[in-house]
Amino acid sequence: MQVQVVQTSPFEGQRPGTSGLRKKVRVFQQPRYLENFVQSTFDAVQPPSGATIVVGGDGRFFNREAMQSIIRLSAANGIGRLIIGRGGILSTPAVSNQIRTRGAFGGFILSASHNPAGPDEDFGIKYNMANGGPAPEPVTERIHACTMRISEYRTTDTPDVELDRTGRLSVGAMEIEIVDPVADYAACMERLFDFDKIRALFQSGFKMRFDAMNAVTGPYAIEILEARLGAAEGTVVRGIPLADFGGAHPDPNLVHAHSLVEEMFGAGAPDLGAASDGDGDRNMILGRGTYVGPGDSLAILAAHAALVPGYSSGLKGVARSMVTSGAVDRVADAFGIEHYSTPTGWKFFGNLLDAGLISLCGEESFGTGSDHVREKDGLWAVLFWLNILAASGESVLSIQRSHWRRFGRNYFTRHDYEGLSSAMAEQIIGAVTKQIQNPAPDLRLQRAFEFDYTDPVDRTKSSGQGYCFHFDEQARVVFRLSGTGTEGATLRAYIERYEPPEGELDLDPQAALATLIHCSRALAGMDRLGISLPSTIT
Ligand code: VG1
Ligand code: CO
Repeated sequence: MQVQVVQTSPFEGQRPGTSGLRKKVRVFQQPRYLENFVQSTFDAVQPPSGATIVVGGDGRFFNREAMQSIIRLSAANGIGRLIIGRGGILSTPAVSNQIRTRGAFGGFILSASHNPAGPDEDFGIKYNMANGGPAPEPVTERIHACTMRISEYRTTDTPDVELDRTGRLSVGAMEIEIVDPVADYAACMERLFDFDKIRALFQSGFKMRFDAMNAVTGPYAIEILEARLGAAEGTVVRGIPLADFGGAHPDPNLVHAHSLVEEMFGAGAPDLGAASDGDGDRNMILGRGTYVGPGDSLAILAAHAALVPGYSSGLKGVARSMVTSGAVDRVADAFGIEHYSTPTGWKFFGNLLDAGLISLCGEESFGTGSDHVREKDGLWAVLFWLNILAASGESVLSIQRSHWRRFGRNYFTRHDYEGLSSAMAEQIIGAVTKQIQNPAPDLRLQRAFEFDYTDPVDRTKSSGQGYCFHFDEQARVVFRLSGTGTEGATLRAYIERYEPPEGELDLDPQAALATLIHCSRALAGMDRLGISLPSTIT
């Protein structure tokens, strides 16, 4: 069955380079809107007849409707087999794992990640490739181009498929396999980490709290932490995925996971605290009375990789997004391995991982991952920490402190100015660009430039990936506009300063960075534009 499409591209208002669509649910509910994206994706990636495609989502509002529509379009587009998580559920890293282990041609992930869910909130869809990773820019540009010239889509006239029971069924000639969303992922984790050691740690009385934020990681964390590793029942809180995430904002950071933060800094705090986001690819790590910033977390995982079975033979190299603190670079230098710095977004790590250039990578936005899949992986990072704690017998705080004493500390903070009008965002970018072209002498800048990236593997160029201001080798401010918001513009200011091992290592980052924070506002002309304090500080 063919249906005429007469509408503008669903990408309208979004940068063509972004990995997928992220919009308000009401936008997705428009007739033919989602279908336009799905058909355009098939047109752009041309799955061979009989191909296998994985489909999973974080369970948010509109997940099931979108799933049914993808099933119909897949059947009409000659897909041979769909692998779907039971209830339409698969975390983002679990989709990546399914694509890889089942040799699928690609997959759809239904999620708007850490953005809130519900009828008035956000929905999203993105396409991942056969390596399990987000489509790279040339492919997303092709998808975008197809959405502009599409005139019809192919679908079937079949009833909804029952998603809540594992098993096999079919729609026309297409087979559907409804799989347990957790089993294969948990098996992957068992291969990487020393489950016996972690089990012994929990048996010795070690306590942890995992906040799944009413989102997709709940079933994964309950099965792996409580059922397989023996953590006390109730270790996982907010463990049932809800269609509106219980009204919460499932972004694991100091602001949105505040109840976890309070518990970890309060009396009788457990030994380890962790949280994950809507689709399970982010993580936040806390110890008793301490918080581990994502840049430090990546560096600490790299420094202790020898303790973890899946990584004990050594790291090939490491990567971070450019805006992430340089803490991991220092570990790489000490180990004599390569370190890379990429534009923001996981897709840039894919080529490095595929080419075997790196084993670990991460972003300051609470994303950490490795070559086991091609997405960041929240629970994986938590298990990595558990493995380190179990193998070393140390606390989170002592690991963090000795890391700083050995490598020094990269003080880091991100200041987000959310909900700006596009006119305001333009003015800020105008001010910042002017400073790059003609820096004010009183700021004593060493170097000001826009970050351009050439992929070391396929030489693809990505320009304009951030406005960088280096005050000296050890201090910098970087600005970029968010590409994932659905309301107004968000400016992110990334502020960092290195303190050597013999310096002051225990300061509060906001205090340690006060001068640079001031400079960041001056560079962007914030006071002149009447922009008050940032809306989120992490
Ligand atoms: C944000 C983060 C970025 C991350 C992206 C997707 O993008 O800053 O590091 O890769 O979200 O993460 P932006 O353009 O808003 O800064 V997820 O967990 O939403 O897939
Ligand atoms: Co996410």
